[in-house]
Amino acid sequence: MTEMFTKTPGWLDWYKNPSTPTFKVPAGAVDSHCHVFGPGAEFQFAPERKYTPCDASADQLFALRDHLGFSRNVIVQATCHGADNSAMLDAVARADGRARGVATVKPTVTEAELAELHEAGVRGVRFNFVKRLVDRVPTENLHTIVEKIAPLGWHVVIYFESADLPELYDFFSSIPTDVVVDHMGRPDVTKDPNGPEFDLFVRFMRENPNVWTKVSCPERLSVTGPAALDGEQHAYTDVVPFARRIVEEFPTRVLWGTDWPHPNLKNHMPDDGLMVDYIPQIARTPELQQALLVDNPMRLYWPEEVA
Ligand code: 0GY
Repeated sequence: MTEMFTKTPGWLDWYKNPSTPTFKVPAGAVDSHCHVFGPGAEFQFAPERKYTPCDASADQLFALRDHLGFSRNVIVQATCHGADNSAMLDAVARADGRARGVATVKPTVTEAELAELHEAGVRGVRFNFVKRLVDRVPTENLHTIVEKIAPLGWHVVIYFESADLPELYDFFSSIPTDVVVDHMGRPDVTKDPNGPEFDLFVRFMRENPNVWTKVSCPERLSVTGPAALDGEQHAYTDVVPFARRIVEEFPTRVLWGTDWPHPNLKNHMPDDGLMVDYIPQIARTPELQQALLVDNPMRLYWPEEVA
């Protein structure tokens, strides 16, 4: 079908024919951060979106899951679809129980709508504070949403940049549900992994035992690389000390995801097979890998299957 939308100029499409990872993920591994885009001809992009991506369908996501050796996905609503969760819900519905969803909802969402989302496999909502992706939502609205989702046992996924943590620290600490931080709060990896900026993020996790984080997206945080391309087995070494610090201090509160189809990358599109080969750089033992890829996401997204 013809694409109904024109991609944002300079858009990089996801990598075709990724390599087969050298690192074998443990049985039952979960890709805990990925998206679907459209397809635009079927699921329209939101009028308020800040970018227009290429299509990235559920079938293409499931093909990648199988190729990389993963068993399940957590599909996170992408901002280009606004609060219309149809594409994400369609993907979760077609995964035969092997996907859960994280939705975007408005404060006016009703109990009945939330119950329907729960039935459909949604287990969290995402609050986005990255200015290039969304317009700011007033904190009272976010509190309203938290009050509505808490009884369902859902969590809140938060996406922000490290420079904004001081301002948002108290609000984040006030959220009573589990909280999952995208991409370690986007540290500036040119700074010291043991310096004051990243220490604040570590303190946030230490002080709030309900806070988890995804040690994902080195491809977006990295400044000096090298990129996960051309067989590179030690990609994104500048991000490694940050992720390792978190994995080793908080082994039961970390998740990992491909971030496929990697929206808004500007200088390269990684080979997802090599993204998987990045994992043993940050989770250095089989125990840490099992926790990161299987036990932690299962506890958060499929608790009914965990003894
Ligand atoms: C990510 C990161 C980005 C985009 C989104 O929902 C989104 O549009 O999350 C980004 O541009 O940094 O996690 O996919």
